[in-house]
Amino acid sequence: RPRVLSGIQPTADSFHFGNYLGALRQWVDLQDEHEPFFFVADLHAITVEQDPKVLRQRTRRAAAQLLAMGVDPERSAVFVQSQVPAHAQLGWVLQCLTGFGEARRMTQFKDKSAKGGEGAASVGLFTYPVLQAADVLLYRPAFVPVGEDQRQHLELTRDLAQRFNSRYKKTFRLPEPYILKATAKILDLQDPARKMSKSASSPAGIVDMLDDPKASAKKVRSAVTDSETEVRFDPEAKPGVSNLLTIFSALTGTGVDELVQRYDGQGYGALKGDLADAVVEVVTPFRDRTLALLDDAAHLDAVLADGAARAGEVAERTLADVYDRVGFLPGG
Ligand code: AQP
Repeated sequence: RPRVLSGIQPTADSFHFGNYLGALRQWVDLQDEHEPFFFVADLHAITVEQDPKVLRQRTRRAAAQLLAMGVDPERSAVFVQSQVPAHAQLGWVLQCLTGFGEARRMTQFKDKSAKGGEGAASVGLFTYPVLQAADVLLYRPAFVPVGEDQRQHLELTRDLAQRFNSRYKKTFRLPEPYILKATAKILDLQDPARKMSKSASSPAGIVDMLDDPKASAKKVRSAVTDSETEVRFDPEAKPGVSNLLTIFSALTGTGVDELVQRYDGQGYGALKGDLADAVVEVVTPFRDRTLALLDDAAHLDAVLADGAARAGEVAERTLADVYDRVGFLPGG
């Protein structure tokens, strides 16, 4: 079975619908036919300052949400990045293969460092796409399920893999991004010109999976649309309505065309009301399952320890090849 790998940062109390529809749902679906490795990216989280106590809580919350969503630890290695030291170790080797200018071209760094100015950003934030390349390459996966915002980082990953393979010896597999077009970019409900994002969206623009379901329904009903009344899928001219149709279609499995027909002549209110109900139906049991998992921290930690052991075995083997090929002494 081909391997898949992906990660998510524990930098909020809850995942949001962008994370869920853009990436996490695909994680669950890919489990059947692949050998999956899914991790909570705590090393990435500390590229910006974190309160240690909050980070620890959010790491467990992230893991609980993955399981509540349907990631099955029997079939998938679910682990925390810092518990597999090979990530940081390969990260260093790859940093030494990355050009400074190449790292500088990563647009996420530009976006994320824009606020406080480049001088205030950490070097870790600058090199984070290289650590991400290590995260991926260690497992030699065929696919990496992510949202559109990660495409550029995946390209860097492939470039670094190719560079290492040609400088030393074929070691890494070149992974393909697995990006579902329909849900690759879920938009902010209040500002549909931008993606839904935990750091940039206003509270009304982002729907968190662990929000009070009533509050989420209200956010959906208050989503920004446009001054027309016609329900039509047109991401350019009608990004707000199109975003609602995308979310609705993804949640219910009903095609966008069918939804457009269903709400023909009914205006936006009916669409928003029904979507709000669909959201409540998804998040209510999800929230209950997550909270139940969080009540049993010992079980959760055991699942993560088992995941780290399984992932570590694979990662260590790749790292040993890499260390050998770059010329490090054996048996360290
Ligand atoms: N709006 C989105 N639409 C589709 N996919 C998205 N992803 C994030 N936002 C959207 C995907 O979610 C996965 C987890 O990514 P992460 O851990 O790197 O979180 P993130 O990208 O940092 O999430 P945010 O909300 O976008 O955070 P900020 O605001 O800090 O940048 C990834 O696969 C990502 O593509």
